[in-house]
Amino acid sequence: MATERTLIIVKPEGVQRGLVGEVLARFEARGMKLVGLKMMQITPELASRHYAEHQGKPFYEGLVAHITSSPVVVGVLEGPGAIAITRAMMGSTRPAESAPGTIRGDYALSVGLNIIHGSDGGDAAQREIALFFSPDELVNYTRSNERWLTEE
Ligand code: D4T
Repeated sequence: MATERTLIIVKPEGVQRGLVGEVLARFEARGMKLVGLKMMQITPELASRHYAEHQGKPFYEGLVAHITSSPVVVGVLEGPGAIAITRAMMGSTRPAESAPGTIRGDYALSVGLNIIHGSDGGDAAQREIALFFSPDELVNYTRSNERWLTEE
């Protein structure tokens, strides 16, 4: 499985509810490597670029208003198949379909308050990582336990 990088955002409700540690701990425990992490307040301009694909949808205005309403934590996770694994760990967008054991299935009841964003494909990951992180904010390093976590 190819090594990938993906962007996650612990959304305002995740920060406000004190779930940043819980969310990051899940990815760390899974074996994913954090290669970028910061807390920030998303501006309306950045939100409109991040959510460009949703422009014109009925929930768009609320989406931008919400993501800019309070600080978020953004991170870049690296690992084999990181994009699909992160999406699986997040759980379904629709609350009733978010399986228990997933982040949304364990912590969220509403689609607009679903705790976490994760890139939904390779193109999105590249675009979103570049949107939120400058190259010098991402780090390359080897963990001492790497050989017990990944096969290549
Ligand atoms: P993100 O993009 O945040 O990882 O979420 P998903 O990939 O799981 O879901 P999405 O792109 O369809 O929706 C983006 C974002 O909009 C919110 N949303 C979505 C909403 O508030 N109302 C809605 O009806 C939908 C479909 C939740 C996630």
